[in-house]
Parts: sequence; C-alpha cells; structure tokens
Amino acid sequence: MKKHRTLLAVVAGLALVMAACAEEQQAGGGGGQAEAPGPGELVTIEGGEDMSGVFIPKATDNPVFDQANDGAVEAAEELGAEPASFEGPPSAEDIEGQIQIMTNAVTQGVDAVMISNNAAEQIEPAAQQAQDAGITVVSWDSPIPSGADAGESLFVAQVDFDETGEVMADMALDLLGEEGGEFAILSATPDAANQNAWIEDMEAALEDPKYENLELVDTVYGNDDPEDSYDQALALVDQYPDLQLIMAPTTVGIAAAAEAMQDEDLCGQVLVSGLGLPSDMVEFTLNGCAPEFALWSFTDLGYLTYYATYGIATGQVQAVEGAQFEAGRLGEYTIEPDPTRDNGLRIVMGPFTVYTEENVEEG
Ligand code: RAM
Repeated sequence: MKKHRTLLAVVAGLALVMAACAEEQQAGGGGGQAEAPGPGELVTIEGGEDMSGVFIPKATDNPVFDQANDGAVEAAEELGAEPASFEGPPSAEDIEGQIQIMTNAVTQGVDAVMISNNAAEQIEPAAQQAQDAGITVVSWDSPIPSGADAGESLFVAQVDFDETGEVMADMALDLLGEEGGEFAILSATPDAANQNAWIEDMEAALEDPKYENLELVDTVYGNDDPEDSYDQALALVDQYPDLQLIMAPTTVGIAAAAEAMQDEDLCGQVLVSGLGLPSDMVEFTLNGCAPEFALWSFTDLGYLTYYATYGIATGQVQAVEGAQFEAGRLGEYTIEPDPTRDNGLRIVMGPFTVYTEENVEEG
C-alpha cells in the first residue's frame, strides 16, 4: 500500500514537471518560434525582440494621428523595439497615396503594418499582398472592411462601433431637447470605413421612438479637410433654413463647423456636436457653439495598437477569437469577432469621454 502511494506520488510529480515545461515552452520563451498560447490563456506581452513596422494614418495633416503615433512610440520604447516609421499621405483625400504606402511596405519587407484605413475596399489587394509576404497587418481607428478575408489579423477599435450611433443620438437629443428638430451629418471622406460605420449605426439608433423628433435631413462630406468642412457646414445652413444641429463624427469636421457657425454669428441658431479633440473645441464649448461632444484617447489607441501588433508579429499572441493578452499600462484585452464586419477580429479599447463646459478644459 505504502509502495503504491510512493509510486503514485512520483508519477504525479513527473506529470506536474512535464506540464510546467510545456507551459514554459508555450509562453513564448523561444520568441517568435514558440507556439503562442491558445484562447483563454492570458499572455503578458514582453519585449526584447525587434519589430520593423510602418504606422499609417489617414493623413499626416491631422493632429489626432500625431497623438496616436506618440502612443505607438511610447509602446515601442517600453518593449525595447525600434519605433515604427510614421508614413501617411499629406491629406485624407489622397487615398491612392495611402495605398501606395502599404504597397511600399511590402517591397521593404517590414514585419508589420498598422493602418487607419481611409481607402475602404480599395486597400484590400495591398493588405492581402502584405499578409501573403508574411507581414502582420493590423488596422486601428478605421478597419479594413473584409477583415481576415483581405489579410487583416486584427482591428484595434477605439470604442464599440455599435455604441457610437447611440452616443451621437443622445448628444443630439440632449442639445435639441424633446421637441427635436432638423439636423445634418458632416462626415470625413466618403470612403472612411469608421465614419461610414458610425453613420449607419446612428441611423439605426434613430429608429428608437425616443429619438422620433430628431430629423436627419442630409449627410455631406468635408473630407477631413478644414476648408472643405467649413464650406460644407455653411452650405448646409444655406440649404436647410430650419437646421438646428450639425453632427460631425470627425475631429476635423466638428472644429471647422463650429468655427463656421461662430464666424457667421449662427451659434445660437445652429449647434455643433460630434467627435472632437478637446484642445480644438475648448473655445467653442465654452462659448456655446458646440456645448457637447465626445472622443477617446488617440495616444492610448496608438499605444494599444503597437502592443497588439508586436504581440502578434513576435508570435506571443495568436490572432484568434478568445486570445487574451495584457498590453502594458492599458491592461487586459480579449480578441473577439467584430460584430460590425462579416469576417474580422477586433479588440475594443473604449470608453468614450463626453465633454461639456464642465470638463473640456481638462481634456
Ligand atoms: C478624424 C479622423 C479619424 C476619426 C476622428 C473622430 O480625426 O477621421 O479617423 O477617428 O476624426
């Protein structure tokens, strides 16, 4: 009996040692070579390996993308890797320019590309080519519509896209009150996957009877260009004399629309809301032209994007549903199917911050 027990203890001990060894191997001790842990096992992404990458914004003339790049550089430094090169077209209208940068990255043979897609489906052949060449393709801010079917491993969503419509509808209701009124959307470029998803979500949210007095009269595009957006805002006011609100789900559009309303002394008549950078909006929030708007941290978005991409490119994280990892100071994330696309995976950063005169100065 005693002999049996000793034997059992030895066998059990051996099994434990073997399990521990297997776990150590899985945890990526061998860097990119080791098999990444499967879903359900939390991976702490660790530095030590280099990763060459390109961080591609919609355009380089938009300060939110500089903030995102600052976050990506912070993450690279933390992980001891070379920061990705920040390359984008000079303006958001230059869609061809963005596609060309993705294609060049394939020629350069980098390890990873991180893109805020401004070219809708037109980016897909280049993204697929990148993945075929062994490059990790991660989108952030604005996804690749066909996701995994077009070479994308993961989309780093700033917020839950299915919440954006309601957040905007709620701000419109807050500003116009129960009696509602006419409002119009001033968007970015017509091919921006993020804005198009948010607009679609807002249209769906408006079906709720609580928003029945909010009447969406038009959607126009200012191309994330301050002048175009300014002109589009004025054109809306000319075309719709009863317009009470311009909802701009773009940091460029909202600031331009608020400036246009201020310049024309229209602030009391036509309010402006949407997604804005607090530093751009502070003056318009305090003077009542844009009393309420929302956003998230672009610095954190860039930081999280770099971490997730690094985890995938170095083989520490598998880009599969259920994979869990810890991304430095932002904590834990789980990869899940993206409900806004047919075949894409996402992680959601969140949350929104809603800004009013109470907090816009701290933003
Ligand atoms: C602009 C860009 C960006 C979007 C924000 C809200 O800066 O279009 O993609 O996320 O607005």
